[in-house]
Amino acid sequence: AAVGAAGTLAGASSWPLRALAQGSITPGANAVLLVVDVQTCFLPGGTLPVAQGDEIIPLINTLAGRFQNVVMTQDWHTPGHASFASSHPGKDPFETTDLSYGPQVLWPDHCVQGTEDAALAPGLDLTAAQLVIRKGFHPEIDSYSAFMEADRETRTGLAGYLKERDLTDVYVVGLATDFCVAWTAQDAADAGLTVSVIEDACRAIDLNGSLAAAWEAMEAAGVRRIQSTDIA
Ligand code: VGL
Ligand code: ZN
Repeated sequence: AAVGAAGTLAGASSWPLRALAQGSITPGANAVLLVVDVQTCFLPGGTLPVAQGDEIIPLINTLAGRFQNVVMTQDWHTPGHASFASSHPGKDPFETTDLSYGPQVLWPDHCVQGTEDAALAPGLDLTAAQLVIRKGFHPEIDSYSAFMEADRETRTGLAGYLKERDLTDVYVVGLATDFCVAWTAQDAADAGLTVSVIEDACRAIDLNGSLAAAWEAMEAAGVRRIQSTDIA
Protein backbone atom coordinates (compact mmCIF):
# COMPACT_ATOMS: atom_id res chain seq x y z
CA ALA A 1 0.00 0.00 0.00
CA ALA A 2 1.07 3.55 -0.61
CA VAL A 3 2.36 5.45 2.39
CA GLY A 4 0.74 8.87 2.64
CA ALA A 5 2.34 12.11 3.75
CA ALA A 6 1.32 11.66 7.37
CA GLY A 7 2.61 8.12 7.52
CA THR A 8 -0.80 6.50 7.23
CA LEU A 9 -1.58 3.72 4.82
CA ALA A 10 -3.67 5.06 1.96
CA GLY A 11 -6.84 3.06 1.39
CA ALA A 12 -6.49 1.22 4.66
CA SER A 13 -7.93 3.66 7.14
CA SER A 14 -8.88 0.96 9.62
CA TRP A 15 -5.26 -0.04 9.91
CA PRO A 16 -3.37 1.36 12.89
CA LEU A 17 -1.36 4.49 12.30
CA ARG A 18 2.24 3.57 11.73
CA ALA A 19 5.54 5.20 11.03
CA LEU A 20 7.11 5.04 7.60
CA ALA A 21 8.69 1.66 6.93
CA GLN A 22 12.36 1.56 7.73
CA GLY A 23 14.43 2.67 4.75
CA SER A 24 11.33 3.46 2.70
CA ILE A 25 12.63 6.78 1.37
CA THR A 26 15.29 6.77 -1.35
CA PRO A 27 16.21 10.41 -2.07
CA GLY A 28 16.02 11.06 -5.80
CA ALA A 29 17.26 13.76 -8.16
CA ASN A 30 14.69 16.28 -6.85
CA ALA A 31 15.59 15.76 -3.19
CA VAL A 32 17.96 17.97 -1.23
CA LEU A 33 19.41 17.56 2.25
CA LEU A 34 19.33 20.99 3.91
CA VAL A 35 21.82 21.08 6.79
CA VAL A 36 21.01 24.00 9.09
CA ASP A 37 23.60 25.77 11.24
CA VAL A 38 25.81 22.86 12.31
CA GLN A 39 28.46 25.25 13.58
CA THR A 40 30.85 25.39 16.53
CA CYS A 41 28.77 28.11 18.24
CA PHE A 42 25.84 25.70 18.64
CA LEU A 43 27.87 22.77 19.98
CA PRO A 44 28.72 22.14 23.64
CA GLY A 45 31.49 24.63 24.45
CA GLY A 46 30.23 27.15 21.88
CA THR A 47 28.66 30.52 22.60
CA LEU A 48 25.04 29.34 22.20
CA PRO A 49 25.35 25.64 22.94
CA VAL A 50 22.54 23.27 22.06
CA ALA A 51 22.54 20.22 24.36
CA GLN A 52 23.88 17.13 22.57
CA GLY A 53 24.29 19.17 19.40
CA ASP A 54 27.48 17.24 18.63
CA GLU A 55 25.62 13.91 18.53
CA ILE A 56 24.02 14.64 15.18
CA ILE A 57 27.29 15.12 13.28
CA PRO A 58 27.99 11.46 12.39
CA LEU A 59 24.35 10.98 11.48
CA ILE A 60 24.40 13.98 9.12
CA ASN A 61 27.64 12.75 7.52
CA THR A 62 25.95 9.42 6.78
CA LEU A 63 22.76 11.05 5.51
CA ALA A 64 24.74 13.36 3.23
CA GLY A 65 26.08 10.30 1.43
CA ARG A 66 22.55 9.21 0.53
CA PHE A 67 21.57 12.49 -1.16
CA GLN A 68 22.52 13.67 -4.63
CA ASN A 69 22.04 17.25 -3.46
CA VAL A 70 23.25 18.87 -0.24
CA VAL A 71 22.87 22.51 0.78
CA MET A 72 23.88 23.98 4.12
CA THR A 73 23.37 27.17 6.06
CA GLN A 74 25.62 29.16 8.33
CA ASP A 75 24.42 31.63 10.96
CA TRP A 76 26.67 34.59 10.13
CA HIS A 77 26.16 37.65 12.31
CA THR A 78 27.85 41.02 12.28
CA PRO A 79 29.56 42.09 15.51
CA GLY A 80 27.00 43.94 17.66
CA HIS A 81 24.10 42.25 15.85
CA ALA A 82 20.57 43.29 16.87
CA SER A 83 19.79 39.73 18.03
CA PHE A 84 22.54 39.89 20.68
CA ALA A 85 21.49 40.80 24.23
CA SER A 86 24.77 42.72 24.53
CA SER A 87 23.44 45.20 21.96
CA HIS A 88 20.51 46.12 24.25
CA PRO A 89 21.62 47.74 27.52
CA GLY A 90 19.83 46.22 30.52
CA LYS A 91 18.82 43.06 28.64
CA ASP A 92 20.06 39.55 29.36
CA PRO A 93 20.34 36.62 26.96
CA PHE A 94 17.11 34.67 26.45
CA GLU A 95 14.94 37.71 27.26
CA THR A 96 12.73 39.14 24.53
CA THR A 97 12.69 42.66 23.13
CA ASP A 98 10.82 44.52 20.41
CA LEU A 99 12.71 45.26 17.22
CA SER A 100 11.32 47.20 14.26
CA TYR A 101 9.76 44.00 12.85
CA GLY A 102 8.36 42.61 16.10
CA PRO A 103 9.39 40.57 19.12
CA GLN A 104 12.91 39.14 19.09
CA VAL A 105 14.52 36.67 21.50
CA LEU A 106 17.90 38.03 22.54
CA TRP A 107 20.85 35.64 22.42
CA PRO A 108 24.38 35.57 23.71
CA ASP A 109 26.85 36.92 21.14
CA HIS A 110 27.25 34.00 18.72
CA CYS A 111 28.36 33.05 15.20
CA VAL A 112 30.14 36.32 14.47
CA GLN A 113 31.38 36.41 10.88
CA GLY A 114 34.86 35.02 10.40
CA THR A 115 35.34 33.73 13.96
CA GLU A 116 36.17 30.13 14.90
CA ASP A 117 32.82 30.05 16.71
CA ALA A 118 31.02 30.57 13.39
CA ALA A 119 32.96 27.83 11.58
CA LEU A 120 31.31 24.61 10.50
CA ALA A 121 31.40 21.99 13.24
CA PRO A 122 34.61 19.98 13.37
CA GLY A 123 33.94 16.49 12.02
CA LEU A 124 31.09 17.62 9.80
CA ASP A 125 31.92 16.23 6.39
CA LEU A 126 29.90 18.11 3.83
CA THR A 127 32.57 18.21 1.17
CA ALA A 128 29.89 17.45 -1.39
CA ALA A 129 27.65 20.36 -0.34
CA GLN A 130 26.72 22.48 -3.35
CA LEU A 131 25.69 25.73 -1.71
CA VAL A 132 26.23 27.52 1.59
CA ILE A 133 23.53 30.02 2.50
CA ARG A 134 24.72 32.55 5.07
CA LYS A 135 22.05 34.34 7.06
CA GLY A 136 21.70 36.89 9.82
CA PHE A 137 24.24 39.22 8.19
CA HIS A 138 21.99 42.27 8.13
CA PRO A 139 22.97 44.08 11.35
CA GLU A 140 19.37 44.98 12.27
CA ILE A 141 17.56 41.79 11.15
CA ASP A 142 17.81 38.27 12.55
CA SER A 143 17.19 35.25 10.33
CA TYR A 144 16.27 31.90 11.78
CA SER A 145 14.90 30.71 8.46
CA ALA A 146 17.13 29.77 5.54
CA PHE A 147 14.49 31.31 3.24
CA MET A 148 13.29 34.55 4.79
CA GLU A 149 14.66 36.87 7.43
CA ALA A 150 12.86 37.74 10.66
CA ASP A 151 11.31 40.90 9.17
CA ARG A 152 9.38 38.35 7.06
CA GLU A 153 10.19 40.40 3.94
CA THR A 154 13.88 40.03 3.14
CA ARG A 155 14.61 36.87 1.18
CA THR A 156 17.85 34.88 1.23
CA GLY A 157 17.57 33.64 -2.36
CA LEU A 158 17.27 29.96 -1.40
CA ALA A 159 13.75 29.50 -2.80
CA GLY A 160 14.91 30.80 -6.17
CA TYR A 161 17.97 28.53 -6.14
CA LEU A 162 15.92 25.43 -5.34
CA LYS A 163 13.40 26.36 -8.00
CA GLU A 164 16.02 26.85 -10.71
CA ARG A 165 17.53 23.46 -9.86
CA ASP A 166 14.11 21.77 -9.60
CA LEU A 167 14.83 20.67 -6.02
CA THR A 168 11.28 20.22 -4.77
CA ASP A 169 11.72 17.71 -1.95
CA VAL A 170 13.52 19.16 1.08
CA TYR A 171 14.88 17.17 4.05
CA VAL A 172 15.90 19.41 6.93
CA VAL A 173 18.44 18.50 9.65
CA GLY A 174 20.60 20.49 12.07
CA LEU A 175 20.36 23.04 14.85
CA ALA A 176 18.23 24.06 16.48
CA THR A 177 15.01 22.09 15.98
CA ASP A 178 12.83 24.78 17.56
CA PHE A 179 14.39 27.84 15.92
CA CYS A 180 16.33 27.68 12.67
CA VAL A 181 15.15 24.20 11.65
CA ALA A 182 11.49 24.93 12.44
CA TRP A 183 11.40 28.31 10.71
CA THR A 184 13.21 26.90 7.70
CA ALA A 185 10.85 23.94 7.42
CA GLN A 186 7.74 26.12 7.65
CA ASP A 187 9.01 28.58 5.05
CA ALA A 188 9.87 25.68 2.75
CA ALA A 189 6.31 24.38 3.11
CA ASP A 190 4.95 27.88 2.45
CA ALA A 191 7.05 27.96 -0.73
CA GLY A 192 5.16 24.88 -1.93
CA LEU A 193 8.00 22.43 -1.38
CA THR A 194 7.57 18.94 0.07
CA VAL A 195 9.27 19.13 3.46
CA SER A 196 10.46 16.53 5.93
CA VAL A 197 12.34 17.16 9.16
CA ILE A 198 14.60 14.27 10.18
CA GLU A 199 13.99 14.49 13.91
CA ASP A 200 16.92 12.47 15.24
CA ALA A 201 19.35 14.50 13.11
CA CYS A 202 18.31 17.69 14.95
CA ARG A 203 18.68 18.95 18.53
CA ALA A 204 16.67 21.69 20.26
CA ILE A 205 17.23 24.71 22.50
CA ASP A 206 13.77 24.29 24.11
CA LEU A 207 13.20 27.72 25.62
CA ASN A 208 9.85 28.09 27.48
CA GLY A 209 8.14 25.25 25.61
CA SER A 210 9.51 26.29 22.23
CA LEU A 211 10.17 22.71 21.09
CA ALA A 212 6.58 21.47 21.50
CA ALA A 213 5.27 24.69 19.91
CA ALA A 214 7.64 24.27 16.98
CA TRP A 215 6.50 20.71 16.25
CA GLU A 216 2.87 21.79 16.46
CA ALA A 217 3.47 24.62 13.99
CA MET A 218 5.49 22.41 11.64
CA GLU A 219 2.89 19.67 11.63
CA ALA A 220 0.14 22.26 10.98
CA ALA A 221 2.17 23.48 7.99
CA GLY A 222 2.26 19.95 6.59
CA VAL A 223 5.89 19.22 7.45
CA ARG A 224 6.59 15.49 7.70
CA ARG A 225 8.32 14.36 10.91
CA ILE A 226 10.59 11.45 10.05
CA GLN A 227 13.63 9.58 11.43
CA SER A 228 17.00 8.95 9.83
CA THR A 229 16.19 5.22 9.64
CA ASP A 230 13.41 6.09 7.18
CA ILE A 231 16.05 7.08 4.62
CA ALA A 232 17.54 4.22 2.61
C1 VGL B 1 19.70 29.88 16.01
C2 VGL B 1 19.18 31.22 17.78
C3 VGL B 1 19.94 32.24 17.24
C4 VGL B 1 19.56 28.53 15.37
C5 VGL B 1 20.45 30.88 15.45
O1 VGL B 1 20.43 28.17 14.53
O2 VGL B 1 18.59 27.81 15.70
N1 VGL B 1 19.07 30.05 17.17
N2 VGL B 1 20.56 32.06 16.08
ZN1 ZN C 1 21.84 33.55 15.35
